Formats: sequence, structure tokens, C-alpha cells
Amino acid sequence: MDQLERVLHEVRQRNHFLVTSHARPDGDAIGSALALAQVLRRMGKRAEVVMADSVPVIYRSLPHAGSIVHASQVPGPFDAAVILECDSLQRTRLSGLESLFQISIDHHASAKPFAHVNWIDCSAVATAELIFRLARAAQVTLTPEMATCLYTAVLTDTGSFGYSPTSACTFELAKYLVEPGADPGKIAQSVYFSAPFSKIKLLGVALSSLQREGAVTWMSVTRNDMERCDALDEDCEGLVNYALGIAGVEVAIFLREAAHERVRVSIRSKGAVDVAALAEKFGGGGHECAGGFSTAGPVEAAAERVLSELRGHLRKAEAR
Ligand SMILES: [Mn+2]
Repeated sequence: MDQLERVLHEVRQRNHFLVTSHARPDGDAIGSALALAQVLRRMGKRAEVVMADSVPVIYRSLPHAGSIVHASQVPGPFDAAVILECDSLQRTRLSGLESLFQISIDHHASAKPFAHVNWIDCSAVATAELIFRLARAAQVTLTPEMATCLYTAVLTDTGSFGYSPTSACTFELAKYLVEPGADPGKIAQSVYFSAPFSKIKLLGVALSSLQREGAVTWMSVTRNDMERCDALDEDCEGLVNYALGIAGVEVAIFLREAAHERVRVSIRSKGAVDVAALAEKFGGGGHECAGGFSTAGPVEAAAERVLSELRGHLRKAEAR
């Protein structure tokens, strides 16, 4: 039995599912969870999406986003939990999953088997691709709502069909999502042209902190900056890409001062440096081109630690 069949086999034997993903959910986490819950319901199951963090503003217009339960504990009895995009139960920041039957579905290079059933496929551009395959295997016809959730996930996780694993298959997947009703124009509008004012103000602050050393750029925001801009944590999402979009730059780092003297670090690469490996060294994870982790502050010290680690990686990349 392959992993997909195994997942379907376990799903068929149960009735009530909790679907969740990682804390600070991104487009793939939200889109895939919402789509999976709908697929499960079509299979005659009960399914609830539960997230430890609130849904970022740009994803609140997704079909059924309003039904996502925001909780730090498993709310009530379930037969099983389907955990998307996580390498551990801790990553969900949801307590109470330990006692449930767990099914993990992930596509990250840093994925680890931690659940009772683990479907890990790093060839998928997004977890949404795996949910699409699951729907197909279960013979569930995609509704426009499911397709919209899945397309949003694929669009955001591939960097608008720009990251290196994007292939002809990705566009074929997009075709299979647009045909049943995902609207690319409308989805792009709500993902890329609906930023809160606070996010753009924060971008200005972040850009004014921009520094460069050869092929590496970094920028940071403090808690004070966040307050001045009236910004939410989610407003930091994607700002790092502005630091990467410079000629000759291979790696960009975004550092955000967090609570308890911690610093949240996001790293992006154009491909020469595997930032998932780097993030793992700091206890985080991600993809080859996108990684993140949390480390001890202050910001300047955290930046220096990451930079000195990166210098080694860049030398290795140059030698290749
Ligand atoms: Mn993903």
C-alpha cells in the first residue's frame, strides 16, 4: 500500500476529523486545511479545521475560512487528527493531539515522520497538491470552493509559480483547479493587492534597516517598530522578498524582535544556498529556498550568528 492509500484507508475507518496545520499559518496551511475538510465532508465525514493562530487577513475571504476554530487545545472529541505541513505535534501549538490517531501530510524537505501515518512527498510543490491527489483518489469531484482554497495554496507556496520546483506539472495542477472554478484574477487580487495599510508602513521601516554583505542582505523590525506601525505579526509575512529581489543577492534574511527576548528569523534563497539546512541548524525548518526559525536575541547578535553560519554555506556554494 502506498502512503496515499494508507491515508485513505485510515480515513475511511473513522468519522470525525480535526484538521490542523502549523502555527502562524501561511496560504498552503490555510488553503490545504480548508480544502481537506471539504473533501472529508464530501466523503461523508465530519471535519473541523482548528488552528492555534488566527487566520491572516488576506486568507479570511477563502471559502469556509469563517468556520476555522481558533483554539490552543483540541476542542472536544475527535476520532483522528490530520496534521498538515508539520514536522512534529509541537509545530501545531495545539495541545491534546497526543491522544488522537494522527495522520501527517507534508511536502517539506525537512519533513519528519511523527504521526501514526505519515504521507511525506517532497516532490509536491505544496501540501495542496497532495490534498488534490487525495481528493482524486477518493473520487471526490472538486467544487469551486475546494478549487479556490487549493489554488490559493499552490499560488502562494510556489511564489506565484516562480520557485524552482515549479514545473509543467504545477501548471497542469493549476489547470485542474481553474477548470472547476478557481478564479486566478480574483485570487491574485485578494492575496497580492489586499495588504493592510500597516504592512506597507512596516515595509518602509524594514527597508530603511536594509544592510548588505556581498550576496547576503538582511533587515529587521523591532517591537517598537511594530507598535508604531500598528502592525500584526502577519504583516511581516513576505517582507523578506524585497531584500532578495536585488541583483547579485543570493540570500535574504528578515529578523523580527519577538516576545521573551527571542528573534523570529525568515531566510529566503534564490537557490545557491539550501536555507532549509541552515534553518535546521537553528532548530527550524522549511524548503530549499525558504526557511525560518526562532533564536535568542538581541536582533544584532542573532543577525551576526546567522551571517557567520551563512558565510560558510556561501563559500561551499561558490566552490561547487
Ligand atoms: Mn507548504
